[in-house]
Amino acid sequence: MTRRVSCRVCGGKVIEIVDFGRMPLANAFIREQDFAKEKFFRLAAGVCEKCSIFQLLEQPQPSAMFHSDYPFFTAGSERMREHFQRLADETKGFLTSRSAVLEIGCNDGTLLENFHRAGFRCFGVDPSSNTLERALARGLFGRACFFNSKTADEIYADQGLFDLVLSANCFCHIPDLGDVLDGVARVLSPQGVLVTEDPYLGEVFRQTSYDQIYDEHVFLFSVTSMANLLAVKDFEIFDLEPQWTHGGSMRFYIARKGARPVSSKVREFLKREEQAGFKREEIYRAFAAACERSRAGLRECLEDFKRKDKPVYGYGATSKSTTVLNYAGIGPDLIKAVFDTTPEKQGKFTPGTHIPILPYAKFIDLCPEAVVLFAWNHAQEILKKEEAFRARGGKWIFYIPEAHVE
Ligand code: DWN
Ligand code: ZN
Repeated sequence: MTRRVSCRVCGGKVIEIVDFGRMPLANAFIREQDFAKEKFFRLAAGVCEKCSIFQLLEQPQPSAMFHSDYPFFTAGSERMREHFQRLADETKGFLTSRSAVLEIGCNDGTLLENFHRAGFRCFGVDPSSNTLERALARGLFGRACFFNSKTADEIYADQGLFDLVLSANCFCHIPDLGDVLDGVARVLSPQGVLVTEDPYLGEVFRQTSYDQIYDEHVFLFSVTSMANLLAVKDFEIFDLEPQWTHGGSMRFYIARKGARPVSSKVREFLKREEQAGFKREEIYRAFAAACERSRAGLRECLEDFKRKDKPVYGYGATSKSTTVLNYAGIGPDLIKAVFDTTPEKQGKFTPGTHIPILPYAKFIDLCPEAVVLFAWNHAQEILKKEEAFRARGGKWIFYIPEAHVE
């Protein structure tokens, strides 16, 4: 793997901003017998001085990350299921009764099923055959493949044009977005709309949520960088809407250039980002310093618990936690185990740091005193569900934006 210094989007120079060091694949939860075979890469990210897109310097091969054993399923969060129902309600206005809907990166079909139930023809694409199987089990049509200009041609030949193309938490995973946009241009009807939502760089900076940086997230978008990226392929953002999901995301409503009136909100956001310094290096350097403070604070906090002989556990074996644990050098000496509801993760160990992952039921059985909330983006749902934990004196440890105990 070579270290990339030219921008994947425009070929401009990428200035290195953060280097989190040796890192395993975020979702490569591992069995004990495979520890010796674990693969690592170097997790570093930077910003393009020409188009301002924030990107990884190196990304492992997509086929190593997205495969038939992908362990993340969207349906695992009730609030996310509600969010996607709302997304469907808010975008149905772009459709007529004859419209078809395509989702790129449909995972288990949680979002697309809402359109299917409303009677629209739906097609889902996902490179992980195990997640796609769950979508098919909901009665959806789909294909297990990477979406690109070639597979788009095949999907068009088979399915025709789509009035709505969706991509939720997927665009930020795709290294060759230019080719994907070529694919979208082939399957999208002339007035059709592309709706994407991904973690928003502005929120990552505001909250120092550096754990959004991991192998799968090759890009973190600002409005500025998204607009630049789309312009190359004659698309434009005609509206946008911040979302609470994944710690703060941005939904982009995109169409062919000139096809739809552009909301003043787009201009306002671009101006706001310009004023905040998204085209200058300082804001990125300030983020790098904040990451360093945040990791030191979390280590200190966990060492303090250890000194007092109080065992700490984790809640949610998230992709994001792989960055935090490896960057901060946190292993089973500081966190005894992580609880997670996903059967595919249970009985395995966290990538790189080898903390055991236990079934959620153990959270109840073991009555832990202190728990790091790695699934912090689901805090509202989890804190409500786990009111009894706090009521009996349990402490939540948060690390966003900096370590604190509540
Ligand atoms: O971008 C991505 C997003 C959409 O999902 C992917 N690259 C991978 C994945 O990222 P993540 O693993 O950081 O996502 P979550 O949604 O923060 O993962 C939550 C984890 O916590 C899951 O393993 C399920 C688990 N969980 C739990 O044990 N109890 C979740 C909830 C809501 C719970 O109550
Ligand atoms: Zn660039």
